[in-house]
This record gives sequence, structure tokens and C-alpha cells, in this order.
Amino acid sequence: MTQRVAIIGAGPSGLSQLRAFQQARAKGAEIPEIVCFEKQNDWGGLWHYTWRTGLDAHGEAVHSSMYRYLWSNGPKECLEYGDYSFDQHFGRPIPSFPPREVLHNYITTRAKVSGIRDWVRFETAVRWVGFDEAERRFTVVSEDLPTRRVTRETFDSVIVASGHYSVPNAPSFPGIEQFPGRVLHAHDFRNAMEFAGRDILIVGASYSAEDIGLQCHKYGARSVTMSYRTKAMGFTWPESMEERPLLTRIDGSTVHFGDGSHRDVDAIILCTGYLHRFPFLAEDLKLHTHNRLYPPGLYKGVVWEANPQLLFVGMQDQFYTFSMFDLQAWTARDVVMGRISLPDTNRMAAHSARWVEREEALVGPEQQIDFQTDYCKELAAAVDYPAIDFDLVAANFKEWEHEKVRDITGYRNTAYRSAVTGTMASIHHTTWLEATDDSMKTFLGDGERRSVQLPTRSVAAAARL
Ligand code: FAD
Ligand code: NA7
Repeated sequence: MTQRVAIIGAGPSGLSQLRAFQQARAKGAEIPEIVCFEKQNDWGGLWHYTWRTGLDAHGEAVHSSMYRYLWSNGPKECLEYGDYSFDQHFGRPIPSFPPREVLHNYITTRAKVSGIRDWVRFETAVRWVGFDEAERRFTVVSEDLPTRRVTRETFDSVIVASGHYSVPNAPSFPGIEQFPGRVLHAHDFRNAMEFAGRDILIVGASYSAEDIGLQCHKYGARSVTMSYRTKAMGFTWPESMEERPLLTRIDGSTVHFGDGSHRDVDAIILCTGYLHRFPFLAEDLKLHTHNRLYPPGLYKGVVWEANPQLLFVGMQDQFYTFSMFDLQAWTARDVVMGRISLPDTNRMAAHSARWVEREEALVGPEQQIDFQTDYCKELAAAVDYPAIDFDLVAANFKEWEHEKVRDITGYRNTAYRSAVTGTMASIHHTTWLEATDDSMKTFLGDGERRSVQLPTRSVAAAARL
């Protein structure tokens, strides 16, 4: 009987998984029957932008946390696919920090040319996955959202690629219920222009806080105050941005901070991260982890040690993204197809324990970058994925970190060398701070350059009075 494999999610990780199987088939291998379940109406995962927040047209929780005017926060040379370069896609060098539409186009075009769309069941949400020990097969219950038809099927392997930046971690603070302005989590942030002329409080000190804070500044917020729990980001911020210790309480519209200072704000944006949640997995199949570089219990960061017929792709905190998802997908494919033979459970656990121990001793971003680079190298050594110069990727990441320290509003104006083709990126025609139109056409310089009409700080401030 043909082996059946379920893939949950057609975001970048799920698309890497589909590509991995397609590549094996293209090389003449007999591959399992593949069914990919995707609850959205198109592929691309978080990169599939929606204006919606809360619930979607079917009453499902909106998956995407992406917002308008989002530009890549790392160089594209650090996420480039080994088997589908930016040169191949665009036919010429492009700048290193593309806006969302450009990356969405890159990811989804590779998927399109792979001819894998028929494997995806769109608008189909996985409701339940359970494992039958006697049969050694999974039952997957899914729902076709437009018709509400529920289907129960069995599979030999399940690969979970459902992402982990969708379910908000939303802490509360004393007095927040009485705050007169808008309170939202980063997951629901869509358009910084809403905050033009306003004084904004951001809670959190990681990527979302940094980028949403800068977005609000770029699109005309009067001031941005960022409140950290453990450690300030410490960048040299524009004059109207600053960091303060964690807020202790909110009194009307006045926010009080741990250092005794206070500030009046108009809106609060919780950039406090996300929760790994798998409501569709039976309890004994659930991965319990926070956002970290090596979730325990996953051999090679992919294989569920307690039951290797269950695999996870993209569950780590991410310096590397698309290329790492590919390496994980190639690994998952080869485990499923019996090309990689697994050690016994104890050996798998011991292998993971060494990585986890190393992760817990890491200090600072450079060591974290080296860690994830070594992880990718280990995966690459065992699969037939095209070569990437990982040492160059690591050097690019470190250079990027230095550039951020040097100039937090200007780091996106720099160019990096591809670790796949060796091509040097071009410099964008407009600096990031001035580039208000994020369309692909304008980014590539193919169309007439438009700029989005921004409310000036003074006009917006006046409108507020
Ligand atoms: P996702 O993109 O989340 O895709 C998961 C898919 O699974 C979704 O399509 C979802 O609908 C589907 N799904 C979930 N549950 C079910 C279910 N029960 N049934 C059926 N389908 C289901 N990375 C970068 O490289 N560069 C960036 O600039 C960058 N910016 C980011 C900005 C934001 C705001 C966020 C939140 C993340 C950003 N990332 C960035 C990281 C991002 O995690 C990855 O780029 C990538 O989207 C992860 O892919 P994924 O497939 O693992 O998860
Ligand atoms: P991260 O990177 O997981 O960071 C979460 C941040 O939220 C981090 O600074 C945390 O502080 C902070 N946090 C979490 N809980 C609290 C509470 N209770 N109070 C105050 N601060 C808190 O998530 P991001 O959303 O920034 O980034 C995730 C992805 O989205 C990333 O890939 C980006 O590309 C986009 P801590 O430092 O732990 O004290």
C-alpha cells in the first residue's frame, strides 16, 4: 500500500516540505502520497497578507501577523533557497532588504514552478490528529471551511508546519482595563499610519518591538516609548524614540515605569511574542516549547523523539528561515522515506540534549548565529540539498547585527553577497526611512516611483487636539 503523508500548513515551511518531495520525485524516486492541509485560501503562511484581524471570513482565528509596509528585517542573502536563487528568480541583482510582497513572490513562485499546488487542500483546517498504537497510523480529522464538511483519514506520517508566530502572548498590567486608548497585540497590528501624530507605548524588546516601533516612527508617530522586561535593545534610536524599564502600572493614560518615571500615551502595542500552540494535536503528540533555538524532544530539530512518524518543521526561533526550513524538510522527507535511519530513542535524546545544553550556554547574538549555522550545517551534511556557503551566511548575519548597532534606521540601506551565487546585491534607489511605497514594482524600479502620502507629524498632532 502506498505510504500516505499529511503536511499541516502551506506557509514557507510546508512549501519547503512539498518542494522536498517534489525534488525527490523529479530525480526518479517513488514518493509517498502527499496531502497538505492549509486553512487559508492561499499559500505563503504569514507572508500571505490580510487586512483582517480577529476572525476570518469562516470564523477561524486569523493566522497572519504581518503588517503593511513590512520590509525584511534580515538580509535576503541569509534566507535564500539553495535550489532557487534570487538571481534565478529576478534575473538581476536586487537589494538585500526586500519588502513583504517581493519575498512573498519569491517563495510562492518557487512553489508554483514546482507544480505542487494540487497537493494542497486550501480552506481546510486540521481539527484533530491522533495516533493509533496498534495500527501505527495517524487519524487526521479536517474540515473543509466553505462547506463545513468534516473528513477523517489515516496517514503513516504527519509533518506539522503550522508556524508559531500567530497566537499572541498577551500579558496584562495593572490599570490596563481603564486605559482610554487602543490596546493591541503585534499580531493585530496592520498599518502604522493609524498611529501618526500619537504617543505610543510598545511593550517588549525583541524583533517585533524594534520593527513596529520603527514603523510607527517612520509613518509619523509623535513619540515611541519601548518598555523592556529583561534588557533594553540598546540601539541608537531617533530622537522621538526611547527605551524604559518595564511598566509597573497604568493610571488613566499615564504609564508608570520601573525606574519611577512616567509618560502619557495614546495607544499601547504589546510586542510580547507568541505562544507555540497545537490545538489539533492529541495531548501525547503536542510539542511544548517556547520560542527558542533548540526545542527539546525534537531529534535534529525535526523528528518527534517519542514517535518518529511525527515530524515538525520550522518550530525554532529563527535567524535562518527559508533555507533552514528547506534543510529540515529535506531531513523530514528522508526520514519518512527511510533514507535516513534513526538511532534508538535514547541516542536521539542524548543528541538533542547536547544541542540544548549548548543553546542554554549561548551569550549574545553572535554565538546564537554560530549555533544556528552549525545546526544547518549538520542537517546539510546528511541530505542532497544544493550547497550554500554557510560561513558566508554567518558572516552576513554578524555584519547585519553590527549595522543595526551602527544605524538602526539605516541598516536596510546596505548590501550583502549571496551565499548561493556569489552575486553582490544592489543598493536600493531610496533609503528605507524614505521609502514609503513598498510595492514590488517600485522596489524593483520598474514603475513610476510613488510615495505614500504621509500625515506630517505636525498635521497629525494638530488633528489629535
Ligand atoms: P507560517 O508562515 O506561520 O505558516 C504556517 C501555515 O500553517 C499558515 O499558512 C497557516 O494558515 C497554516 N495552519 C496553521 N494551523 C493550521 C491548521 N490547523 N490547519 C491547516 N493549516 C494550518 N522571516 C524572515 O525570514 N524575514 C522577515 O523579515 C520576517 N519577518 C517576520 C515578521 C513577522 C511579523 C513575523 C510574525 C514573522 C516574520 N518572519 C520573518 C519569520 C516567519 O516565521 C517566517 O518567515 C515564516 O513565515 C515561517 O513559516 P512557517 O511555514 O513555519 O509558518
Ligand atoms: P520574541 O522574539 O519571542 O520576543 C518577545 C519579547 O516580548 C521579548 O522581548 C520578551 O521579553 C517580551 N515579553 C514577553 N513576555 C513579556 C511580559 N510578560 N512582559 C514584558 N515583556 C514580555 O517575539 P517577537 O514578536 O519580537 O518576534 C517574533 C518573530 O516576529 C520574529 O521572527 C520577527 O521576525 C517577527 P524578554 O526579553 O523575554 O524579557
